[in-house]
Amino acid sequence: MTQQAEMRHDWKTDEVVEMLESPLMELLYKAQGIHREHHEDNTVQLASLLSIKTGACPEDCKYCPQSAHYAKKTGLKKESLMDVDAVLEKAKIAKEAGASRFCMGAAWKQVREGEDFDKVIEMVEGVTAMDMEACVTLGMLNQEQADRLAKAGLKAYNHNLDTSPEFYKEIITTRTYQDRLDTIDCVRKSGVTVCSGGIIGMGETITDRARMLEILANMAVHPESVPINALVPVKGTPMGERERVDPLELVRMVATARIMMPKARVRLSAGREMLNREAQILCMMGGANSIFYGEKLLTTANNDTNEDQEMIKDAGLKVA
Ligand code: SAM
Ligand code: DTB
Ligand code: SF4
Repeated sequence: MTQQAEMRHDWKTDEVVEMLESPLMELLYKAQGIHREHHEDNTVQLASLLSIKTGACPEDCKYCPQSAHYAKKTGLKKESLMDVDAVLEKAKIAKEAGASRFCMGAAWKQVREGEDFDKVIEMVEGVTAMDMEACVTLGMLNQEQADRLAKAGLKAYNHNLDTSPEFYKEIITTRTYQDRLDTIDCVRKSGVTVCSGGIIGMGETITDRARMLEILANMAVHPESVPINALVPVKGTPMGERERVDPLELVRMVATARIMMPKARVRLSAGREMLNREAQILCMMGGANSIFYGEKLLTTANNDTNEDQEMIKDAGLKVA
């Protein structure tokens, strides 16, 4: 049977748990086999991130430094939406540094029609005109808004499930899991590609991790990109004192995502700065083929770009 025939949408929690817990070498071997079959180009995509609107978010996501609920303790300065020209200037710099995707994040609960959304549309058009893939993450949206973004040339919309539906309630109370699924549905219907993944290291169980992957992989169409974040504990957030997750847990999560969603770009996302290059390369062996590239994620530090370029070269990978 070819791997192609193994493209599945009927994963059961138990088998995913079993896979996450399987002997590491077996897991890596299987993931690498599937990876090679579907991604023989041996590339890694460099996605640059920019926070176009920082802080003062009304949601209460316990991991997030941008939530207004923890602003007094995090001391994060809130900023209004950046000007279109300033964003495009940053996109140009990212392109010159080697990024092929430019992701813009806004600390919004949801998209609202008006001047700010008009500006985001202009940003998407501008980035697309620069021959880069434009991606945005703006919170919830409806079908008309997704369609408008699609028309502007948007390549991908990032909206994470973050964790399992069961653990979700411990993390976020201001929007439901179903809200997230509905937003993803609108994105899918608009023709924009779906970027959806989650975070490990928030105190979830292996079953929670499995459930998240199960729901992503059982969607009628797999997300085209799957960001796997390791919690970056930010002081002042309810998760600020959590211990960093074991890098090997990240390797396991990436490898399992790769096996379940063979064609997706699995992105080694937040938390990469705590990994040495060997751990990052293990993630790539397990099927990670995209990273966030640039000095900053949204509000926290990211890896040094020269070191990233060197790591990619030493691993014999090509930039997509
Ligand atoms: N406000 C929008 C939303 O939540 O839909 C978009 C921006 S939000 C910062 C995007 C994603 O970043 C979250 O869904 C979460 O997975 C990730 N994230 C935020 N803070 C994080 C942290 N401290 N560590 C790891 N991942 C984080
Ligand atoms: C995603 O899954 N991770 C990125 C992106 N999508 C928008 C965000 C990571 C944020 C990490 C914390 C910060 O820098 O504020
Ligand atoms: Fe707001 Fe997004 Fe942060 Fe949640 S993750 S508080 S929605 S910016």
